[in-house]
Amino acid sequence: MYSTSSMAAPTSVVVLDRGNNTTCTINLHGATVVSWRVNNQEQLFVSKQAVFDGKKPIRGGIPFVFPQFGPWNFGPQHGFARIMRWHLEKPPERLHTGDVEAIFSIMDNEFTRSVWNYPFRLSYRLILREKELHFNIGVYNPSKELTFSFNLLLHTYFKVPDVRRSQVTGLHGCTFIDKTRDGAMYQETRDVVTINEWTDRIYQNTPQEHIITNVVSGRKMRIQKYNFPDTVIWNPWVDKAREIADFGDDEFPNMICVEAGHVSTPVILLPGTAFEASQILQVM
Ligand code: TA6
Repeated sequence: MYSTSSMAAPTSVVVLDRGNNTTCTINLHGATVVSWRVNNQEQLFVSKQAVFDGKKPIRGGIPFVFPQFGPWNFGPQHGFARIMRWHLEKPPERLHTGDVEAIFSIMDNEFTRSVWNYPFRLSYRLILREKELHFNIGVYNPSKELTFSFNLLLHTYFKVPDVRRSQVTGLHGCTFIDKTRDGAMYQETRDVVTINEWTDRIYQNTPQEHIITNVVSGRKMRIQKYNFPDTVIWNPWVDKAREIADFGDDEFPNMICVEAGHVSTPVILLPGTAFEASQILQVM
């Protein structure tokens, strides 16, 4: 049902096994989902150049972005959660439905407080279903007097045979920040978004559902998100791919990042309160 094995020290991984070659592998470094296989078909992209040294973020899978999305004056880009070693709060357990569930968590420590001086608790529950992967996130502010604000995003790298043949629905009419055009704002006029160049866009107040066509085996991927008002679309394309050391020059056609997040505006968490968000990925 699950195992923990050690790859290159000091990271270790947790495998959820639902049977029928349906598995989910989580690296405790960043609680990064590094594999999701449905009937033995890998759904996620991980770069062949990815580094598993327990220091660098893992290039691919589903890095966990918290408490900052993007560049950060106080700490690492995309925050510290994706480079922390997470705790396996609840080892994988088979539910009565046959699904497999595990819970991962982090809380503030000396390192996090040195860059972001707030107490926090973060829990990350994954449920592996037959053709779905569910993500439930809770961020808790245990302070009695401090309010803090944060971004939260699942930086999902989907594996595709050829990104030029994939489409993303559910963005028509949305405003977006275009990081390839100096962060200027535009409105999406296309019914479906396609990728034919360097793409790095933060779509705002997007619908709860997106469909990506032509993922693995020509199937579709449905993304449902709750309390994640934004959707980031990213593909580095040729030039940026060359600039990224842990990304192969020839890998950009085989991935598309469609990232559910709360990034345009921060979440503001009052003392003693919690924030919850969730995502469901479904192979159609
Ligand atoms: O989510 C898109 C993005 O913000 C891009 O701007 C690009 O920087 C990407 O994340 C990867 O960032 P990373 O820090 O993992 O290299």
